[in-house]
Amino acid sequence: MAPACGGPAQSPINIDLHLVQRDPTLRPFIFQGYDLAPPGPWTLENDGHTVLLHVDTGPQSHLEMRGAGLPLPAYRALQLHFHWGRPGREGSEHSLDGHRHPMEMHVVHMNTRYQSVGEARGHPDGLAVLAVLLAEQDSDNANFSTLVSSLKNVSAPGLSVTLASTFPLASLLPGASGLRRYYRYSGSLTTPGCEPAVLWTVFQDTVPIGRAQVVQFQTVPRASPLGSRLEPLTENFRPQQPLGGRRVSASPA
Ligand code: SG4
Ligand code: ZN
Repeated sequence: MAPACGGPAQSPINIDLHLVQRDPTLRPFIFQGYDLAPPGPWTLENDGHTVLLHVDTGPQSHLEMRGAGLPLPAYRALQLHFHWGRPGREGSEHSLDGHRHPMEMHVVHMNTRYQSVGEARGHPDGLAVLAVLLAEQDSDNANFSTLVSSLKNVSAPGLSVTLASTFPLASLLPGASGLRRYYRYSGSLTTPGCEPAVLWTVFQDTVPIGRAQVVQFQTVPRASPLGSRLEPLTENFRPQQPLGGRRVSASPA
């Protein structure tokens, strides 16, 4: 295990809503390009540990966010990926007052002052990840259907496919812009090397996902030793880490 994984400022955490501190500087997010379907193409990848949607396809389709108490100048969306459990179990990484959900989506952004993810991983403000808790419902969420219908095409670790179409990233985020309450803390990547390079945003509001859609994620094959049978990828979340002396802030609205 990478040494940083045993160090301070690790993620994920439980957020105790009685201990969060309201911070009036946590203004709304300013999202640029998230309301449109960018040119793409986007690729979906099974990396053996999660399913990633690569959304950074060049200057024509840069998605950038700023505001929200984030350092200047801006953060660019690179990829989104998911964490989930085994059938019938919770699989989110973060929790609010101990309440976990079946899945969690992470939209990984890089500070545009850095040249590469590798460089960004070496700075406490290098990355900003939006964490969206996904709550199960009976019916499918149509906003996930392009992505979920491509899961069958990443049926082995290492496989990538091009999505048939792109879609507005905002369709996977909670609420109307400006009306989202969120929690903010400084933490780490939740996979090795666990670099303490992430400004985490956890939205208070969940986004719904269909029960059958969750099952589609739970049947994606995991990384396995060469020659052995493919097993379903489940429980790809990291256990929660101590808060230590850190503060979790809450946006005013
Ligand atoms: C997953 O393992 C992704 O494959 C990684 O993405 C990602 O690392 C890692 O999770 C940690 O991300 O939001 N859960 S997390 O803390 O985004 C990065 C890639 O390696 C740096 C592309
Ligand atoms: Zn993640």
